[in-house]
Amino acid sequence: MTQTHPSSNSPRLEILQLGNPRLRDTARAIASSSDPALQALIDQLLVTMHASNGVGIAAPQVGQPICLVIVASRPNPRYPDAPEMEPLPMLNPRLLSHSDETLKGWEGCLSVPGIRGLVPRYREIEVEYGDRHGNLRRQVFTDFVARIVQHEVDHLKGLVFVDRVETTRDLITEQEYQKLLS
Ligand code: K3U
Ligand code: ZN
Repeated sequence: MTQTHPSSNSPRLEILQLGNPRLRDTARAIASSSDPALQALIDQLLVTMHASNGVGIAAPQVGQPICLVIVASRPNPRYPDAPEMEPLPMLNPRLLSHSDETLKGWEGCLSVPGIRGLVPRYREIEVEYGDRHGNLRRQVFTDFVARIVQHEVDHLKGLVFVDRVETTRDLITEQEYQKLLS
């Protein structure tokens, strides 16, 4: 059988929705990247993210309170210049530094369906993280990719984008968001 993705044999997981108290827990650090259960979870997160059309996902969103996120930017109507990247699993991501400059941009969340928010984020960040094999990496991210990373790292602290808007007037429905794009 032709597979659309190397990990498409893994099951799609249920995504916790806003209001579920487990979405508000603080995630714990990952001790070992060689744990087969961790590798299986990474594959399941990839399947779940792709099936949900997301550009990122964090383990706490599927009820796994560990410091694991995936970032997978691609160009889209709101961010047409966003880079297309191979999905990047990040273990124990840690913000090392950030620009003074912040930018407001529209975000959505698989845990908050039907709502978009205008969220201020640092334009540039430097992050230390482990790749899926446990190799320590340091990388600078900018613009939309930096936004996704900050959104996903927030999930590890039990934070959701609705906590980050400057005013609740910066929250809109998906239907109103679609009007902004046309
Ligand atoms: O907002 C979404 C989107 C999808 C494709 C292109 C552009 C935006 C879907 S929600 C999404 O992908 C979240 C994933 C989450 F919730 F699991 F973390 C990531 C995200 C989207 C937009 C800005 C920042 C983060
Ligand atoms: Zn989210």
